[in-house]
Amino acid sequence: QTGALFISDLHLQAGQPATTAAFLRFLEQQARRTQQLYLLGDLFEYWAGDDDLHDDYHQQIIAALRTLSDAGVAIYWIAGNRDFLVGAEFAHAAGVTLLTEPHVATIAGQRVVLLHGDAQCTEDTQYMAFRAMVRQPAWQQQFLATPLAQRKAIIAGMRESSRKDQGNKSYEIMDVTPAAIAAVFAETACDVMIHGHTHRPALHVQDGKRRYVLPDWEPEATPARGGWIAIGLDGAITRHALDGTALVD
Ligand code: OKV
Ligand code: MN
Repeated sequence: QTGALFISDLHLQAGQPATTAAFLRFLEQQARRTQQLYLLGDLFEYWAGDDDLHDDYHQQIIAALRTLSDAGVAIYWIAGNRDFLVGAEFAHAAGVTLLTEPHVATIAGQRVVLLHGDAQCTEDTQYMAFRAMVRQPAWQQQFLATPLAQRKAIIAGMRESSRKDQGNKSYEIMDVTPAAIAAVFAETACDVMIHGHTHRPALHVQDGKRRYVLPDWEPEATPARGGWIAIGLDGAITRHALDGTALVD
């Protein structure tokens, strides 16, 4: 039994069966034995709106989350930069509670600040402007009012053009800005932070503050990528690889 588990950046999609299988296995095994599960963003490769709930692949993921939630595990959701359009209908169907970031949770008596991590990549000014736009309720309302097929086409177009723009470069080249991280520690008065997004799993210790970064999931890569962070009932924080082995920090 653990207090809480944290995952992010699975980028689930129907075309990635190995990642999907690893996620479903994680839900059936590790997540069954935790009190709380935190999904810290980019669970999905993209989410076009809650009217896409009925898609067979999405139904499979939702059913698996719902089963876990019905078994008594409290599941929490922080949006990523790919699935920020997840809304109340998804939350209700999957049995998850939507949180806004930064979220301060008290786990095993310890205050921990949780976020996805994209908002702290402040040097990517182009992305920050895009993010500010698409996170506006009015923008989302208007976008969600267009037909689902059209929204999917718009997202596919964005994906195609960013693929062309950046060639082989990864977005994850852009890391979080130290000043943006310091600001979150200061405004939340926390000594521990957990986030994802950057695909640079690590534990950073600075000025008595600990910042844990989650991995993305790619079980078929060599070496395989993926894993989770656990907070034990005793408050100990450990990082785990996909096969469950604990990393020594
Ligand atoms: C992924 C990043 C592009 C960084 C758009 C709704 C919207 C999803 C999306 C479109 C873009 C992901 C899914 C991509 C990551 C970038 C640029 C920088 C910093 C919508 C849902 F806007 F239409 F509502 N997106 N793509 N970046 O091309 O894969 O992470 S992406
Ligand atoms: Mn992300």
